[in-house]
Amino acid sequence: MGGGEVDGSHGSVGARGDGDGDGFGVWARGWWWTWWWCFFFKQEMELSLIGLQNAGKTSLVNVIATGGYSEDMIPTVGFNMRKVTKGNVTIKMWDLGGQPRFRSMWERYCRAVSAIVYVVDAADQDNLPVARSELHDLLSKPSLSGIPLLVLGNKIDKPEALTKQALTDEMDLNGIPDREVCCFMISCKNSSNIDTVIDWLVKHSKVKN
Ligand SMILES: Nc1nc2c(ncn2[C@@H]2O[C@H](COP(=O)(O)OP(=O)(O)OP(=O)(O)O)[C@@H](O)[C@H]2O)c(=O)[nH]1
Ligand SMILES: [Mg+2]
Repeated sequence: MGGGEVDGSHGSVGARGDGDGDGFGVWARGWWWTWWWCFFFKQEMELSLIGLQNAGKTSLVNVIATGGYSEDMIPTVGFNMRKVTKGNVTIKMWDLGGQPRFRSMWERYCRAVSAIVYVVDAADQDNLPVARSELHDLLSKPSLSGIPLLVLGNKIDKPEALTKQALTDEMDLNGIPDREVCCFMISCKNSSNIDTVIDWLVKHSKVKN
């Protein structure tokens, strides 16, 4: 017991006796903890953005990545991949083409993701039945069971855009079983609710290992 006390006081005297060493030690420990925290608690997520052509998927990627918005968009041919870092979280986004000829590849790009983000043009009511059937067809694939779904009703800056309740009903979101389903109404044009989307994504990221 006595030995233990002696050892303890030695350590203590040594640390207090060397002023510069103490400062360096605190700095080094702080640096080490920061490095350890960033290394071990680095989060990442991979998601797929899908939805009919003209829904605003590429616009959403641009708003999340740079805050930039343009009316003058080129339809996505195939897919694009974009990585964005928000704080400690790196988000890898697969932005898929929404034209009919690209829809058969949606499932392949949704298999390994942390979340599926389905973008709907909430102001294009004529195309909602197709948007709904494409979504439900996709979710019926066994390979995608259980993957959380975020539905985004985009273009709420337009007066004819549906309300969240109407979109939920039209898309039959309450009829989707066995997975987390969330819906937000957004406008890429006005950056409305984009922070809410990013918060949701960050919460669904995983610790990198
Ligand atoms: N008013 C309005 N227009 C938007 C909004 N978001 C996107 N758009 C417009 O919608 C059009 C299509 O946008 P994109 O981002 O290319 O759509 P997409 O879903 O990527 O289309 P595909 O790549 O063909 O699947 C563009 O003219 C955008 O400027 C929005 O919030 N409000
Ligand atoms: Mg696109």
